[in-house]
Amino acid sequence: MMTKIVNSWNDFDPLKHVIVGRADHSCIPPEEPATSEKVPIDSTMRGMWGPRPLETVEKANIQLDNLVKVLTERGVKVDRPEPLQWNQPVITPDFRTGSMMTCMPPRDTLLTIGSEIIEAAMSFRCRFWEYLAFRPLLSRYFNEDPEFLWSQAPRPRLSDKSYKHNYYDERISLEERLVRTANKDFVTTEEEILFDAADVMRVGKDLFIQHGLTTNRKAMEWFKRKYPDMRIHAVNFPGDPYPIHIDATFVPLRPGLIINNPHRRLPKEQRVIFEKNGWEIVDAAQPAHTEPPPLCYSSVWLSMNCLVLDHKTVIVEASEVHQLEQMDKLGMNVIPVAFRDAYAFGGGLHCATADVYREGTCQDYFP
Ligand code: DAV
Repeated sequence: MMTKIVNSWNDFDPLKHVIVGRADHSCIPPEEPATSEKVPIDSTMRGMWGPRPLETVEKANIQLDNLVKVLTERGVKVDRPEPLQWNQPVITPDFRTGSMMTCMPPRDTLLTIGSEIIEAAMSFRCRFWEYLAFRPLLSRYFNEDPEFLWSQAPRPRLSDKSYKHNYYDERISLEERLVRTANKDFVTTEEEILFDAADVMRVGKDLFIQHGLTTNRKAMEWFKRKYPDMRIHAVNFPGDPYPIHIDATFVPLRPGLIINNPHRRLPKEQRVIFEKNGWEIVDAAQPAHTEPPPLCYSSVWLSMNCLVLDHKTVIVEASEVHQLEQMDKLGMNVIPVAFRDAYAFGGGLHCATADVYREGTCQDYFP
């Protein structure tokens, strides 16, 4: 039967259909030019790579399955990817790396804009083939939805030319990292188009794209040419020493309201477009935890990585008491869902999902 399956213009209109990741076969990838920085020198993960401990995979899958159950009970249709054996090397004419990573955070790989899903370029060598886990789903959407536009960003080569080498000197202090962020000096070069889907915040006609460790300026130029009728905004968050993905930094809850990580505030000159249009930018609540869980690449700010179901309803990680309370004060109905066991596999509730269908059309919120 031919029917409309794919439609989503933002992260807050009523969610009807979503993809939820799977942790199966996930690996800790070997170091490579784009990733070595995320492993602290004293971490037990340093120099360690290969399949993640099975009991951690099982615990993550229990929480992912529970998220599916919560969504299904609320009438949201859920699809799941088909994980590959991620412990295989990636070998191309331009590079070789010892293993792949995971397909747990679909938000990094798939970017839904209206009736289109773009397989993102990605910038990590270990994530080069990740989109293959979603191919069975996208293929089905293509067969069943006559309007579904299936596309892929130009595949990057990820040769040595795509990275600044020795960018992550181990002696670099936090202060120096912050200086680099402020100077927009990141590990990737402008050799080719590089972006992770999770660096793109979709708000109808406007795309706010974080320039950071996983997305470069050439990607912004590509988006401008691809969508001449949309407005593309480069955004930066100078307080973030590791700017990877926008969804633990700047998170819209409904039209007119965004929570912003208080350590990574949007600079004044970039706030203008929101303020001019009556949008409120509120500091997100403090995380409930002082450390991320073991073997996790992300920061404690996954506390604000929530999944909005509609303008009044949001799923927040169950132990994030301060974030739960703030959501309530902001007038949202909050559904707490335990999810910390999944964090190490690539992120929180927003990361772990990718939009297929939300009600609503492309609105101009910033005329
Ligand atoms: O704060 O570590 C995590 C974002 C994952 N998508 C952070 C960013």
